[in-house]
Amino acid sequence: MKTLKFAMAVAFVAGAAVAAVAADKTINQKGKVFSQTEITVKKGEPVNFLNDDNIVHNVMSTTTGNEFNVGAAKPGTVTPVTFKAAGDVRVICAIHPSMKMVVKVTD
Ligand SMILES: [Cu+2]
Repeated sequence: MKTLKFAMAVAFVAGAAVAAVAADKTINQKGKVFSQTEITVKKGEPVNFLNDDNIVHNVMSTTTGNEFNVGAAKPGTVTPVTFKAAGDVRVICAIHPSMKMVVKVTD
C-alpha cells in the first residue's frame, strides 16, 4: 500500500496529462504479472504502466510500428506509453519473459 501511494504521488507530480488518464488504462505489474492480459486503446491514447511491484521491471515491445522500451522502471514508477499504429502490440517485460500482454490499438 505504501508503494502504491508513492506511485500515485509520482503520477501526480508528473503532470496533469498523466493525472487526467482514466484508471482503467493503467496496467499494474505486482507479483511479476501484468494486471490485464489485453487492453484496448485508441491511437495516441496513453497506457500507464505502473510498477506497483517491489522489484524493477522493463516494459517493452518489438511489434513493428509500435516499438518502445521504457527501460528499467523502479518500484513506484508510472510510465505512460502511447501507440502510433493500429493493430495488436505484443508487450513484454525484458527482465521477466513470463510477463506478456497485448495492447489492441484502434484508429
Ligand atoms: Cu519484469
